[in-house]
Amino acid sequence: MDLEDKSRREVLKGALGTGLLAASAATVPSLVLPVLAQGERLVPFTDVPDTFQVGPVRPGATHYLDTREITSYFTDNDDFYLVQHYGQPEIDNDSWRLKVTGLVDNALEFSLQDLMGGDVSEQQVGFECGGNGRRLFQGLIGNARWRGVSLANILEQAGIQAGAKEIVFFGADTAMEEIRGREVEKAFARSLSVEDAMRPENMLAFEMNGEALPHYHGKPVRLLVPGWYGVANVKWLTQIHVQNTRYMGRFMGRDYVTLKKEIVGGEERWVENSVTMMNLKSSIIRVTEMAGRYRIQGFVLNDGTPLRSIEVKVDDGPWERAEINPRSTKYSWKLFNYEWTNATPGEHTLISRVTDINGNVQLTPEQMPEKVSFWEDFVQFERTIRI
Ligand SMILES: Nc1nc2c(c(=O)[nH]1)N[C@H]1C(S)=C(S)[C@@H](COP(=O)(O)O)O[C@H]1N2
Ligand SMILES: [Mo]
Repeated sequence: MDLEDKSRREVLKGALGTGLLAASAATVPSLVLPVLAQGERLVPFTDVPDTFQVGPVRPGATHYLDTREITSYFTDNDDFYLVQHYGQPEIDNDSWRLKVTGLVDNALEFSLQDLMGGDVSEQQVGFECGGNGRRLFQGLIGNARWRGVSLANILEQAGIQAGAKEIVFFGADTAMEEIRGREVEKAFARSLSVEDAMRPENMLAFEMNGEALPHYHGKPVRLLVPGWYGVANVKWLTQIHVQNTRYMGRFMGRDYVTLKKEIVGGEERWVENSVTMMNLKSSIIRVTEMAGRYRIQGFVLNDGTPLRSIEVKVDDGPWERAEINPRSTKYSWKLFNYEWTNATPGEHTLISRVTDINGNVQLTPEQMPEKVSFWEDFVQFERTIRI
């Protein structure tokens, strides 16, 4: 089953639960309503159907945020989105080992203690699923503080041999996959070129927001590739394998593969690409009102290239500068805020666009390449509200 099917089922299930939530809302509002300052209210988006509900985390299920409720810079571990394709394997910390194998001078094996005794560092990294988009109102996103050790350092200890081409990261989670009519057992895995793997920011993380990496997020250790879509961040990591061929497993070669029309040396062609670095993207997710003052908020995610500006446009008005949360770091998400001073009663369309320091502007729907797949939905995302 692919992510889209799963998510659609989630949405349906959520819709069925609506009555129950509404009934309890009267008595326990704090459980249902987002965190708001006193006197502040959420202005409803008219593009979000009343049936859209976000359920609690359930074992094995996809989980997404209600982006209208994002108020904190770091996402709680309990609410950080969840995507896993082969279930959530139980791993015992004491018997867990990470092997480094293949074209290396020294095959290595680490226990959790070994890794934690290394040179530990911390960084803020936000990411989204490559399948995130408008159908979940961008809910497959999160931002956290991670601690772990450098991947490059471990690969240097192992000593990558000449001729090595790719490094494959295997998770402990496996499933039977039918490939060409044959049932074969496959582990979740993703690969990086040697060059990409050696980027100094790549991390083997064992801590998330000050806590041991939670079971659902890949306990005890996951890979983090800052600036890349979530799929690169292999959870429940058990093996790192260096090889001299391209790794062509499902999540590199078949799923998380975008098919789009491109000009290739003057010829128009349909081209596949594996989902890698995050595209330049912003989205409005939340509008609040307090004492007649309106505030439009949203997020930006990209590959870590510094930003020049984020702008918001109301109806047919001019693009106006929004303010980026000054806490933002290179690979964190960037939350933005726009004070909408002259809001008038009625229906409005709101849109945001982000520009990086190289002058790249988030694409409009007209500028998006023709695509066959929902992967990499980074287009300017129009929202509608009623005041
Ligand atoms: N082992 C393993 N790692 C995985 C996956 C998986 O199915 N198995 N899913 C990937 C995908 S598609 C995403 S978007 C992120 C989600 O990470 P999170 O659940 O911690 O948010 O994990 C990635 N790592
Ligand atoms: Mo994903």
